[in-house]
Amino acid sequence: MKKSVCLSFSLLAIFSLIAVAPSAFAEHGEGGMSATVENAAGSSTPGCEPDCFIPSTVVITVGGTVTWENTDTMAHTSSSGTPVDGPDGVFDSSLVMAGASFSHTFDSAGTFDYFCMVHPWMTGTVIVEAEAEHGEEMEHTEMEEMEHTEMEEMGHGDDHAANGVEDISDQFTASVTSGVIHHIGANSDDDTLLVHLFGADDDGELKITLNKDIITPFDDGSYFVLINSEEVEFEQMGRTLHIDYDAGTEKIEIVGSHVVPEFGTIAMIILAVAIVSIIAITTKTKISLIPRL
Ligand SMILES: [Cu+2]
Repeated sequence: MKKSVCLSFSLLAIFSLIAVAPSAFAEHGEGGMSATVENAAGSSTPGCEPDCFIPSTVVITVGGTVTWENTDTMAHTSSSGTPVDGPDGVFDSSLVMAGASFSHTFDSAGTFDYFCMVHPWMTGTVIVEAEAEHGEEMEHTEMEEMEHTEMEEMGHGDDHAANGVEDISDQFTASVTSGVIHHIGANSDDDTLLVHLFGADDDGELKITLNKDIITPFDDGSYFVLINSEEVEFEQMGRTLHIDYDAGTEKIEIVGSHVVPEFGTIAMIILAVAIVSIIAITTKTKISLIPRL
C-alpha cells in the first residue's frame, strides 16, 4: 500500500520535472509510465464489445499507472479478473460515478484482465511490461528514490487517508446472489455493520467474511444478524457468514461486540455481484439506475 502511495507521489514529482526537462521524457511516448482508459459512451448497454473500454488494451511499464476516466453517463467499475471467474482482487475501482476516475499503479509485470462488474460485457486488458534497461529508466529509479525521501517528510496526511481506504477494502470480502451491495457502513454506537443492498429483486444469499479488527464477535465467536430489524437465522463458518435474505431486502445488520469507530466515517461502496442477476437488474431497471444530473 505504502509503496503505491509513494510511487504516485514520485509520479507527481516526475510530472513536475517534465516541465524542467521535457526532452528526457518525450521519448517514452505511449505505453510508458501512464495510460488513460475511458468508458465507451453507452457501454452500460451491450453492443460496445470489444471496445467498451477505450482503448481495450493498454501497455505500460512496471511502476506505471493506469487511470480509468468514466466519460460515460453511467457508473462503472474496473475490476481485475474476468466475468467468468469473477474479481481476482489485484485491483478494483468499485463504483466509479459518471465524470469520476480511478487509478491503479502496477508494481509487477504481467497481463491483467479486468471487467466492469455492473456490465460484465465490458472487458479490457492491462499489459505491464518489465522495465526497459536503458539510461532513461535508471533516471526514473534514481528520481523515485530521491522523491521517496522527500515524501516521507511531507506526505503523512495523504498517506494516512490512502491507507484508511485501502486497508478497509482488504478487511473483508462480500458477495450477494441477488442485487448489489450498494454500501457497507458501520455504527459503532450499537456495534453494527450495515450492509445496504440495491436491486435485490429475488431471494438471495449474502456471503461476507469479516475481519475481527473491523467487527469483533461476541465471546463465543458469534454475531447476530438482523434483516429489517428482525433477528434471522444464518450460517457461520469461521468468520464467514452465509445470510439468506428475501426479495426486496435493503438492509442487513450484523451485530458484534465491537465495531471499529473509524470505519463508520468511510463511505464505502463495495460492488460484489452475481453477474447473472445484475444483467437482469440492469435490463429491468435501466431508467432508475441512471443518476439524475
Ligand atoms: Cu460498466
